[in-house]
Amino acid sequence: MRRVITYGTFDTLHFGHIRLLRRARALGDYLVVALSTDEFNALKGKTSKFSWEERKRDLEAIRYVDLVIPENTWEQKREDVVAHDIDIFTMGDDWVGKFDFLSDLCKVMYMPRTPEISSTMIRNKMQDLSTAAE
Ligand code: C2G
Repeated sequence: MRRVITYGTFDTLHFGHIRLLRRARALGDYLVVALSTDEFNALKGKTSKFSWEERKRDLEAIRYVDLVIPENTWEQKREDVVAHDIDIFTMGDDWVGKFDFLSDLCKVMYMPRTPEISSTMIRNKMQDLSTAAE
């Protein structure tokens, strides 16, 4: 049983996220997603449209996701890899190199980010549409 972990905010879920999750799951047999809490997002300088509970619920609806855990700090990754018996850590390649320090504990793989889609782009478009509709 090869166990994979990935991290993220996964706000305003879109096909870029789904493709990442599908590819991450395909690396093994079980996928853990560490989902950034609202408080951790504030540390990352990110706001999300949806709460942690809503984002967790949406992720759990995805067949590729086996377990969702909270991501509260930058420092928890080593502990998570050990606690969840992880074989492979993976992230989109916008993070390439940033988590190589985990490579003594597990395989570290970065996957191509899906171009031309982001939660920010979607939120901005939604804002434009609602402004235009006023
Ligand atoms: N992603 C992607 N293609 C996109 C958008 C996102 O492949 N068009 C990937 C990112 O590379 C990341 C994952 O989807 O691996 C989640 O993206 P975000 O929710 O933006 O996560 P981020 O804010 O980068 O948080 O400790 C790590 C951080 O929590 C990562």
